[in-house]
Amino acid sequence: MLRRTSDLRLRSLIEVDPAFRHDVLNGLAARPRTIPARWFYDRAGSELFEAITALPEYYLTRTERSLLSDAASAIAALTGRGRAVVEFGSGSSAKTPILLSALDPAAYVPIDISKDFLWESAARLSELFADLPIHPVDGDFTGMLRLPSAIESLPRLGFFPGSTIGNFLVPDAVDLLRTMAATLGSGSMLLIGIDRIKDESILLPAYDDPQRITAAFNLNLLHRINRELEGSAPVQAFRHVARWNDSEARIEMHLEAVRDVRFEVEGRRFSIAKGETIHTENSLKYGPRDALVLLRAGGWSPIADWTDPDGFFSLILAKTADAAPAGTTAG
Ligand code: SAH
Ligand code: AVI
Repeated sequence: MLRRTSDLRLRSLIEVDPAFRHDVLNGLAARPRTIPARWFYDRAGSELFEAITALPEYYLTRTERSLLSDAASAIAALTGRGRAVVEFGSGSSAKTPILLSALDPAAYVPIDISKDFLWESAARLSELFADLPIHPVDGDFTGMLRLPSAIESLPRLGFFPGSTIGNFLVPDAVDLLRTMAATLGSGSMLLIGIDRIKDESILLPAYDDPQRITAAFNLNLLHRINRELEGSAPVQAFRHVARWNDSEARIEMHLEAVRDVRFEVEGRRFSIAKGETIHTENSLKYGPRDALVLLRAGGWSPIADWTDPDGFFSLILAKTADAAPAGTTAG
């Protein structure tokens, strides 16, 4: 019989996502060292992200929530009732009740890779909307996901809030939007939240708050590597860095070594020199027209959009750009 410690180790080995292992080992060996932002979201990471959304400096969540409340009935008029709402990267689904109350949907499908968090959020939501069929999908939305058969015959509204699209470089964002269009199917609509370019004095504190919650969120990636991949990374030897990259219109988050460090991950050795960084996140910001061009490139035709008076954040409603009618020529 296995002893308890080896039992636990075995269980954690079984549960490790092979894609996480691959991205960490390759990302730490690459130059520049980069680990995709999706790996922030284990349970601790999802909880830390929730704490970020409540920070006064993190204007994104409250601005989007207020846009959603103001636009909810206009959105309902444009989408009609009775759609299946499919949310990509649903997290806590905290803003979703605003949409669901206005839309009177036929079903709700939250999709997230943070499995436990997804199921708990879905359970909370089902208490609020007792008659609404909820079908959580635990998976990676960058791939072609199979939507639950229960919504097969329903018209769909994709919901992609939070400016999570900003965590993808432009070519990847275009691919993702195209994948969403294919997943949702022709005749679908998409409501997407996109953060706007603004002054660095507002952007930087949103990603480097004085309470150091964003720092904890970034550093949790190292804790996750240590927990799940038998890592020995000295977390205290790294510091959170947020930078505005003006030419790429993005906030970058990095983990910077404050001294020379050596550590192992699943038996592979890594040396990182003082001052070197691991690039952990991009958060792209868009101008008003760029956002519309992005959606068009991704196979969506924008039909309405809402922006707050400060021009901080936009909500855009789009429909699938279906093939042109027969007999028309491109030109
Ligand atoms: N929609 C929420 C949460 C945004 S945080 C909001 O607006 O506040 C981003 C969410 O997307 C997290 O819950 C994370 O787990 C999820 N996520 C990130 N990459 C993902 C991927 N590739 N597939 C599925 N979910 C992903
Ligand atoms: C989920 N995503 C849109 C957040 C963002 O703003 O890029 C993640 C985040 N990173 C740091 N703070 C919040």
